Amino acid sequence: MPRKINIKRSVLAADEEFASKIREKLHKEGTLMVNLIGSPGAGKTTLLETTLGEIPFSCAVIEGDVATSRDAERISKTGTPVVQINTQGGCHLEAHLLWKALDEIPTSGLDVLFVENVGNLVCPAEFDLGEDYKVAVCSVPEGPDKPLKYPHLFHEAGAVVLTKVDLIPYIDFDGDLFWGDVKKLNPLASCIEVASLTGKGIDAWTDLLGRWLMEKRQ
Ligand SMILES: Nc1nc2c(ncn2[C@@H]2O[C@H](COP(=O)(O)OP(=O)(O)OP(=O)(O)O)[C@@H](O)[C@H]2O)c(=O)[nH]1
Ligand SMILES: [Mg+2]
Ligand SMILES: [Zn+2]
Repeated sequence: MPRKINIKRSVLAADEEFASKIREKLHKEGTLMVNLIGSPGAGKTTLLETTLGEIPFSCAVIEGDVATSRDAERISKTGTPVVQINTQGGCHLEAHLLWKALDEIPTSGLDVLFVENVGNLVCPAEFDLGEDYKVAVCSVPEGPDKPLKYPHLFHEAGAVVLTKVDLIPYIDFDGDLFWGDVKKLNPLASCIEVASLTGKGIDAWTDLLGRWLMEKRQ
């Protein structure tokens, strides 16, 4: 009978150590870390672009993508420090990749570190990156049934941001169904609707980030 070696467990355990190191470092520095998770095209980078133009805090961004620096180039145009991680095929970020990227971003004195995870509604929710909050980013064109079909992310999220609400007049989107299912999975999550391209709802989002930052520093 061949011996079975459980590699997955030890790799995950090693990554949990990196997540703890990140959490400890950012706790000392008083930096809030927010991990944005959602499908490809949900509007994560656009939400960040608009947020960075409005938010009264010092921010930095770590971008996660399978390939290209396109999102980092977009963020860079806002004047915000940004580092791109390419996972070379990997469908989620892991804490050891973040730990390495943090070498290139001075977090001392930084208020908010945003992480944009690889576009994927499934496995990024499984990985602890040392963040304070995971945020589920879901867009109107994806349809209102996503929370119950992909429950883990919505269950884990500190906030759910519904993007592209400017498209509601053109798309059959049942907002009551969407938010009702979010509440079933996670009654405590903050629920925010935005249209990043028009700026609608961005103040509610930046207010929430301000509250999270204040709570962290208390
Ligand atoms: N109408 C409308 N379109 C939006 C809004 N936000 C983003 N978009 C569009 O949606 C498309 C995808 O947006 P991105 O911000 O690149 O999406 P993403 O989640 O970062 O995508 P990945 O990084 O590939 O996972 C772009 O064409 C955006 O212009 C919005 O509020 N309203
Ligand atoms: Mg993006
Ligand atoms: Zn994955």
